[in-house]
Amino acid sequence: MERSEALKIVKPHLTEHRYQHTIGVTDTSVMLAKKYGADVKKAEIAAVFHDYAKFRPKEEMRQIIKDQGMDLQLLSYSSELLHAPVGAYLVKTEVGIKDEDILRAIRYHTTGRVGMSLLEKVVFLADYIEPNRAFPGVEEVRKTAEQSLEEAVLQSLKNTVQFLMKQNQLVFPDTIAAYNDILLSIKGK
Ligand code: DGI
Ligand code: FE
Ligand code: FE
Repeated sequence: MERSEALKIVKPHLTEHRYQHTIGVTDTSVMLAKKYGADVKKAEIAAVFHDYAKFRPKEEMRQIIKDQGMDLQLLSYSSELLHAPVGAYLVKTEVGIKDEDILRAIRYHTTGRVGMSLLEKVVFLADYIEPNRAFPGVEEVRKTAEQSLEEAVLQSLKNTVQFLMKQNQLVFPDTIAAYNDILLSIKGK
């Protein structure tokens, strides 16, 4: 699928702000994919659709999680997590994208997971550092991303975990596991 066709499909599902974010994630994903040797076309399509389900009603997302036999643990954590796995499902069923690499990049773009693929890391990091983002510490992660994909993903996971803990929020186990997994793989080098 071409980028312009993909953007046309996703646009009505997003606010203008979220659409601009999506374009930022897409440009950044393409840049990172080229730099680190991921599949550029897959990175582009995964990025365009990564927040496809962001504005679905929470109740609809909860129902899909239950009906599709997804991890029910998701229902006990922040509702912010639901749009990623539900997005992967809807992009498959509504848009017709069947490529499992792309679907996994969408499914894990919020939490991360153990054993993230190159493509998953690219989309995860692009979502964090795209030019419209203004988190504290994002500039440092952008700098790191010029040197090392792994170190940059690690830094963004660390920032998110610290942010959630400061807010007394739950941290989903996959996020902690992803942090440990990438730290271990960096140390092992
Ligand atoms: O959809 P976006 O806003 O572009 O970004 P995202 O899909 O990375 O969602 C991030 C939000 O999810 C952010 O506000 C933090 C929140 N969140 C809540 N619980 C968790 C979490 N993020 C992670 N990684 N892990 C959590 O347990
Ligand atoms: Fe998201
Ligand atoms: Fe996003």
